Amino acid sequence: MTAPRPISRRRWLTQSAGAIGAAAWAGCDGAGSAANRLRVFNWSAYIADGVLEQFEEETGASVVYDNYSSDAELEARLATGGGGYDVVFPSDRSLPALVAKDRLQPIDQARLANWKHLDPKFLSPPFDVGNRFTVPYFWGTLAVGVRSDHVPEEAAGFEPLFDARYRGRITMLDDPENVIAAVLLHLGLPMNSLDPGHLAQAKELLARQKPLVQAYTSDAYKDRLISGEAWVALGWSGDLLQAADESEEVRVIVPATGTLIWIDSLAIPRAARNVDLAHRFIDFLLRPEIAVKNAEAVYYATPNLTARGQLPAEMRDDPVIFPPPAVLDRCSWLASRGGEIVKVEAVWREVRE
Ligand code: N2P
Repeated sequence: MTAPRPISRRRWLTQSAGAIGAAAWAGCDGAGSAANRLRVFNWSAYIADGVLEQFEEETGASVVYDNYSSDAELEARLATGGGGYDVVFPSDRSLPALVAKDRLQPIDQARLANWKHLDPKFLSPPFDVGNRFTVPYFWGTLAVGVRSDHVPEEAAGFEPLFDARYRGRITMLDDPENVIAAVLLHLGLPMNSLDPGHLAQAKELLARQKPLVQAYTSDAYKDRLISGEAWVALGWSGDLLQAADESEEVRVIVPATGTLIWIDSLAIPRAARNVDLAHRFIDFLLRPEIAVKNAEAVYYATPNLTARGQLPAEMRDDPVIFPPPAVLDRCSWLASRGGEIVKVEAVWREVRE
């Protein structure tokens, strides 16, 4: 399914989401007293400009803000207690292990007055029954961005990623589980398969694709699509839509065969230094007005029901942001494959070497 860029898509941002925020907030470490400092570790391009400033103004806190672009990066940071972050944004696939390893601490729902705005559909997920450790933030899909000035209209799935006509113009996420899921889906195989035959086929295709790939990146693909340096990118729905907002040439494909669906949550690390402020920040992000601002900036789907009702109609009805049930029915979540995940990682290592 392809969503043409809505004509009325507003330019909410003066720059790409998060760009100003990240620059303005980097290097603020040391500002304010420790009691008043909040350390946030978030995916890149995942919060609206001005939101951190507003939180600071309202609370008198100072925010230290850093970005990451893969679950692996967050997991590594939490494993070493590094950063002393107070709020992080793990995805569904990384949560079972983070909870099992005691990397997170319980969230006190009684301190979240805005909890009531969350859509019950997204509460008590299998990876955190009862929401002891997580609060849903945004969800989205694994999708393909193409430059329509180079890629014909017919493309409807993952196939442009493997098309030799786009040699040197293709970017892939730097993320073994997402990439191998996409490859398996493209091959018509179950995306969570650990079957050695399936993984061998995936490896073979990735090895054949490698000479076509410009870069394996989980954050630069947006800018490369906008500039035209890349023509085809495997990415996440919202980042691709941010690119489409900047360039009329960018088209976003949610593969009609079905794709990977994911949800990221707010969580408080076990080693957090300011649990009180972390709760205040999470509650602030749940405030409908703030959730709307973020949703309008990042183009991901908000699990905040009140906020969703306040989104501009063209966003609420955008089938890339909120895929219709017929498409969602064909989508799958990454399975938590425990120690078996080394089989997927081995494929990735051999391809990338
Ligand atoms: C934000 C990407 C988050 C999606 N740039 C991956 N969980």
